[in-house]
Amino acid sequence: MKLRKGSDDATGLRFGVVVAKFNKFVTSKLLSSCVEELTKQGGKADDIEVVRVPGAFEIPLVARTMAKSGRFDAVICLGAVIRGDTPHFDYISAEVSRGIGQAALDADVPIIFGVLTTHTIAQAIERAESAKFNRGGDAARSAIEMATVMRLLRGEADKLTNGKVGRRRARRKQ
Ligand code: INI
Repeated sequence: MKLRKGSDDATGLRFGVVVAKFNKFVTSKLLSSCVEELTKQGGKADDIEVVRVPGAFEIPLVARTMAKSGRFDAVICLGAVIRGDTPHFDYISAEVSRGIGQAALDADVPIIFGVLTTHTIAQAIERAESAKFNRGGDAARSAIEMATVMRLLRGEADKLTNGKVGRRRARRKQ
């Protein structure tokens, strides 16, 4: 059995971060702990590009555009959707999760779901707090692991393809 896994080393990796301005008192905490974790693990501040969007609903399009640009090893989405008295929460949370999943498959680049969906403001705050659940830091770690595992798999896929092409060229020369 062969085991393939990513690492926790962000050295040389480039990250896009999409962060919602809605519920900024929560998303600013997610952003700071996410960036802190990326740099702690070896990422360079210059290799992290942050784009702000109005709310969680707008995250998928921007994440997809960034992921398709070819400039990032992973894109991290940060937002906070907090349940209110109307069904608005259900529409936004369903759309942002579906959209982020679809964007990753379309772009073929890891896109990390760091969007909180909570019943209360207190739940959102404690999940964003770096001393508590630290979901921003979690999103950063997931991005590093996914970026490194994809590099590993793609490197091996490239080697396989080059191997085949190499052998074909060698046969043609004979
Ligand atoms: N956006 C959020 O990020 N979180 C929320 O909790 C939220 N609520 O509850 O309304 C929210 N709404 C805005 C939405 O994401 C869009 O920005 C807006 O509808 C414009 O398209």
